[in-house]
Amino acid sequence: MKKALITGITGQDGSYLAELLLEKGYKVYGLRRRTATPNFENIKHLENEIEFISGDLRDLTSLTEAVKATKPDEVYNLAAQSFVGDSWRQPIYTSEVTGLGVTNILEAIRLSKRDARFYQASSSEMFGKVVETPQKETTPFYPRSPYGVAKVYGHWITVNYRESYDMYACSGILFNHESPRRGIEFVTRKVTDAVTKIKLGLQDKLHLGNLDAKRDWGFAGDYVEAMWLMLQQEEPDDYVIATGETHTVKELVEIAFQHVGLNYQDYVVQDPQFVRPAEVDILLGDPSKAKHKLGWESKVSFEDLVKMMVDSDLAKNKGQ
Ligand code: NAP
Ligand code: G4F
Repeated sequence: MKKALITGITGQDGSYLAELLLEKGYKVYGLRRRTATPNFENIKHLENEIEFISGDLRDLTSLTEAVKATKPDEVYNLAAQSFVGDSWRQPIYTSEVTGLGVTNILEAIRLSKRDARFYQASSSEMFGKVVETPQKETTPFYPRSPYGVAKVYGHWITVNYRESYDMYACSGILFNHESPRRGIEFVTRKVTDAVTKIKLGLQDKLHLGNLDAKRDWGFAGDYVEAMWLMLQQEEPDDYVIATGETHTVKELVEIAFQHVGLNYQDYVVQDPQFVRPAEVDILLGDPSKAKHKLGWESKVSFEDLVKMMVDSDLAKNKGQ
């Protein structure tokens, strides 16, 4: 039986990846940091199938112990301070977790189980102020936030460990991917939650920042399959994972409100507090390498993704 260690198990991607690996017959270990109250919402349904290991990405001792105890065949490093907006408010913390944390987990593997295959959750935020469109594996990075800068560090240290120690280490450059399990502060979920609360008479207005930003949004359930595929190849490599389509925040808002029979112009307020110090204006990925080499393609359309999230939040906010 193959064994996988997932960091970030309680997050959106950790929960979908754990489902996928359990379906494939893996023994799944999840690295979980201590919290005062449980934050199990995304993995409650898997609680008895995953073995949890206590640890923090900033604490090399805990990571080394986790790798020693589990002897994983595959390690998926999904843990991060992943909210771009907060990375300006907590730049040092973000660097420590999202950047240096990658070296900690790579060191734990190098010292304790060097043949474990490693996946690093890199991000399209590394392209930032994009120098070409669409963005592909060879597009130079120009990060625009402390989060983006930390991810560039995590990306290159992964490449460096592959080249220095001959480790099987891959970096997936994933574009935005969403789901009903998305954190509430990200724009998709903020919108779908608010739309349904407005529909139910529980909220009056929706305050947003830049409506013109463009993102390449896909479904998280599709994207975790690409992570797994990257670790099943003969040689480790880096891949862009994206839909190949881009949409504005305004389009997202229009579809979400329309789906419950409302006009967004009656409810959306532009609010400077949600405008970022530096913006990533457009992200549009070219997933052709992933299609050609991994046989991977995004399946859920943008419109269906938004509707799926609205339907889920409607049920949640009705208390169902
Ligand atoms: P998420 O929902 O924010 O989950 C992040 C996970 O990291 C949570 O389980 C969190 O645990 C854990 N974590 C945070 N700090 C930690 C620490 N110091 N030690 C150990 N665990 C820690 O993120 P996601 O959307 O699933 O994304 C997964 C990964 O992909 C992240 O690295 C993200 O940066 C990257 N990524 C995401 C996207 C996207 O569109 N979703 C795109 C590209 C890359 P708690 O529950 O305890 O907070
Ligand atoms: O949903 P967002 O916060 O996601 P963002 O910044 O693109 O980052 C996400 O995707 C990255 C991959 O490219 C991941 F690496 C990262 O971990 C995270 O998952 O914001 C999307 C866009 C931005 O342009 C933002 O300025 O929406 C715009 N926006 C407009 N109003 C807003 C809001 N974003 C948020 N969160 N809240 C608003 O009120």
